[in-house]
Amino acid sequence: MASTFCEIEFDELLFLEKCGGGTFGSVYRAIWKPYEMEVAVKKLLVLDKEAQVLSMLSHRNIIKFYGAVTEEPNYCLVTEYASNDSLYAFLQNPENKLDFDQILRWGKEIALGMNYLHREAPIKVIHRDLKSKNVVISFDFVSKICDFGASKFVGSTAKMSLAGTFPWMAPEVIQSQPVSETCDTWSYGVVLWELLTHEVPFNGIEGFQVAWLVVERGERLTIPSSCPPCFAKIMHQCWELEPKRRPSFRQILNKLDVILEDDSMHDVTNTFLEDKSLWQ
Ligand code: 7Z0
Repeated sequence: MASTFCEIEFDELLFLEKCGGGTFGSVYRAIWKPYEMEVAVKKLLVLDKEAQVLSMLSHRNIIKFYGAVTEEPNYCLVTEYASNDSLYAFLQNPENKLDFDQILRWGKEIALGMNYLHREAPIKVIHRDLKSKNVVISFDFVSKICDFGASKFVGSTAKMSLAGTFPWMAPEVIQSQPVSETCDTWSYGVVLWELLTHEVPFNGIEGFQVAWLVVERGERLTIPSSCPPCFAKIMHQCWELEPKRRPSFRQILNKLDVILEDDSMHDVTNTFLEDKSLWQ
């Protein structure tokens, strides 16, 4: 098959620091010199054929692919660089406050990107590792899903620790059982919980302990009792044990639109967010 993506020469890239201080695996901020463009570059040990297919994906809410370096042993994937860091890092900074509008905007954008990957893209992509660390924020505060091809690139030069992602993983993913699209729905519910609470999921609990709590004890993240019921309901539905009972992203988008159209929800949600000291 002819190459569908732009072949980039290794020498065209000027490597700068690691993204997120290394929390993003082997992804670097870099300059694509001929275009004087800031880019993100992921170094790989092997370049899978999957790259041909993934290079065709294009949506406002998934990271934009520019091309690949195919000179062994310097395999790299080059994408747009989102200058406002990951959603996880954004939420870590207590100075960053989110209001109803921003939560719904990012909530919808992430669901739109996931709906594209599941339903609209030329190939169906199940992410399997959706989490706030894999959502990056562009210079103009648009959220973009990253690493959706990562499960297909086993040869990344830095394996992310599995334990670190348990808080976002559906029980069937934790147990390495066959998965369907709705394993991403579960993870989305956790991201929505992060947007609403500004908290780290299962904070302070060791990874394998989290896995045990979720799988063996059927535990779920605590939703503050004062959380608006319409949001609480979506999260509960995302965390159904039976994958088929979890909503698709199209259904989630419809639910978010209903919330958006309800004028009273604006104030109800902002009051909930402002009163965090009461439910924390
Ligand atoms: C904190 O990290 C970041 C960051 C990371 N802050 N701002 C950022 N902006 C961009 C990135 C990135 C990235 C990236 C990526 F998400 C990358 F450099 C290469 C690949 C991917 N994702 S992928 O492996 O799923 C992918 C493969 C192909 Br082929 C096409 C698109 C995406």
